[in-house]
Amino acid sequence: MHLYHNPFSSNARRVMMTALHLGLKLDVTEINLGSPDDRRRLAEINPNVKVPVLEHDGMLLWESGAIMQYLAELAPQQTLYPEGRRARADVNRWLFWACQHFSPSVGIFTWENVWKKFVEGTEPDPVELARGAAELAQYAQVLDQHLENREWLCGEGLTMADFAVSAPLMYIDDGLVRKGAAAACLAAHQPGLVIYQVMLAGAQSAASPRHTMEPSLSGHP
Ligand SMILES: N[C@@H](CCC(=O)N[C@@H](CS)C(=O)NCC(=O)O)C(=O)O
Repeated sequence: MHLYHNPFSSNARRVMMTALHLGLKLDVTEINLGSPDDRRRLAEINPNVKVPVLEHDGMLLWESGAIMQYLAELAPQQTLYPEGRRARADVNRWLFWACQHFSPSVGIFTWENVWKKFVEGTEPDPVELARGAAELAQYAQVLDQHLENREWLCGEGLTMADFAVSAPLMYIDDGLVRKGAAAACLAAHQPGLVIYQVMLAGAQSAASPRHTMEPSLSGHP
């Protein structure tokens, strides 16, 4: 089973966290998103030209949420993707929410504060940061309210929903907490202490440990 990934990709990260937790062995190929050759190869396995992509038994699967669900199906006795229509609907709800709303709002800060200077050599745009602050405030509040009296996003234990939502916080030091608007936004809304803890646990255990940003980085998010 093979995963095409980039260690700086939060979408790949949530897949790796899932595989690690499930005890599934993944062979990994790092895609340098800044290399035209790697991008050409990536386009051959994913028409969106994005990581992650899973290759298993002749099947190519892209979209991190779909890959996480597929991995869970391969692991007997797993609890990350609980059985039952309602329980799965609840996990699916947060998976879609993570990909559709929460990750993109965090991604504005990651791009502006972390990636932009490496990819474009330019400084963060205050207008974009303000847009990010408004979006993140909206979604962080949803998370906060939901987690007010709960330890985990779904049910009574860790599910893949917690990995999906926490993965984009991998840059919390670099892109979010230390930098102005996002720091204020996060401080005001505290988007889930538990999510933060999951993120930290993931950072310690994920197959691709959290990297510090260096000029030598090999791709963009
Ligand atoms: N919806 C996709 C998003 C994948 C995605 O945006 N991947 C980023 C890395 S985090 C990427 O490969 N970007 C390369 C590019 O857009 O050029 C998923 O959940 O897998």
